[in-house]
Amino acid sequence: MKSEIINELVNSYKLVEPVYVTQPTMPDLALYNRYMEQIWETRWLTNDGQFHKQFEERLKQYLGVEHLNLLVNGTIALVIALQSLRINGGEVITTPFTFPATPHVLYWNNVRPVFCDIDKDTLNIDPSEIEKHITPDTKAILAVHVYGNPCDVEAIDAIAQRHSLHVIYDAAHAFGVKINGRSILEYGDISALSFHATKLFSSIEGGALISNSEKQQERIRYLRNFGIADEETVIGPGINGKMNEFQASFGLLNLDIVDKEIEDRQMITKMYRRQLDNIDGIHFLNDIPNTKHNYAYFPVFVDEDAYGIGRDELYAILKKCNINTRKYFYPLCSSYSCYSTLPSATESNLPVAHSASKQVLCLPLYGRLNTDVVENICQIIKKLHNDG
Ligand code: T4K
Repeated sequence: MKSEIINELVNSYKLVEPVYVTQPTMPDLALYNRYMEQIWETRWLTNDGQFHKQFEERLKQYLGVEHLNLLVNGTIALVIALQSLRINGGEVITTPFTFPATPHVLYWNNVRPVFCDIDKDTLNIDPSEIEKHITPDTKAILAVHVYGNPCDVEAIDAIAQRHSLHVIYDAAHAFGVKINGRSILEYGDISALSFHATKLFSSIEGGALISNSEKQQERIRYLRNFGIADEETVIGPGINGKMNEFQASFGLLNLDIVDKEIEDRQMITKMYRRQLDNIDGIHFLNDIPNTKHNYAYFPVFVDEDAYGIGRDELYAILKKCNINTRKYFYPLCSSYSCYSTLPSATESNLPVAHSASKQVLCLPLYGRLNTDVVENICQIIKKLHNDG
């Protein structure tokens, strides 16, 4: 695109203050301070404290799940999920269209990731591609509900049953998502949540595992605390995966405002969809029937031929306007040097993932995002198409 057109656009639409892809949701400081006072009084900072206990119970109720363990972050949650299912070798089939944590936890558990292509409509692992990757070494399927959009859980569970495989869901993006009134976290053997600062629901850093039995929940409890059963008994090689009281109290307070956050994000999502509808070469995901969405991200997909400029140019122009978008998830995990030599990492094995990864751009989305800013972003995207 001609530099004069870009300069003119930047002059007209540049924001005074930078806007980022997200901003943490934070509880009222006065309320948080009250919790801090209690922590100072009791001097109980971590290791199963009172806020930790309350947070675990409240989360179970909110999410509508029975077996939940809090963890220090979403990555350690996934590491422990694999350990709790005794998956520490062989192969696990997963998606390349995700955050690095997903394949890295496999590597840390001595498991070889096998990358499977994704579905073009949901961007989640494509069930029709899974079976061709199953070998005698396959232990599990590690699927991701990308952007909070549910995987085809019925199809994945059917494949897992046919081949006696475990199913782990990386549900880092899927806080509060339901299908047909049932929590998405109840599918598979285990689901892992992330409560990182950049997530829809946050406890600064944090995470949780949702499992499907009392026994599994108990095992995770030991694993997150070095395998300690009592002062003189260590029943296995656990790790330190414990959430502290500062995180737990932050999470507890955020739980009171998460519904409002989802509502605000839904409103902004609707605004984006309305404004960006019918622009040649700009596509986005729509709501799925019978699904309670959480509006965690707003990815758009830029088709360079139809739109006139490519995703990278749009990213750069928005950045000049002080609008910081993110290419979640580019590059694909299969392209990282640590995984690119795997047989499953070839572009020919992952055509849909490669295409999505080259086109995707996540636009700013968080409850406090000013609607004038959303309007501004949409105007830029429209003008770039019309003037290009
Ligand atoms: N599985 C999946 C599918 C995941 O997406 C993730 C994490 C995990 C597993 C692992 O869960 P955790 O172990 O993290 O609990 C961010 C997050 O750090 C990461 O948690 C998240 N996925 C990923 C999708 O996004 P970055 O590298 O993009 O973060 P960063 O620091 O660039 O933050 C993005 C923007 O957010 C910044 O430009 C500004 C804003 N920001 C960020 C922070 C940390 C703030 O305004 N305030 C803040 O405190 O990974």
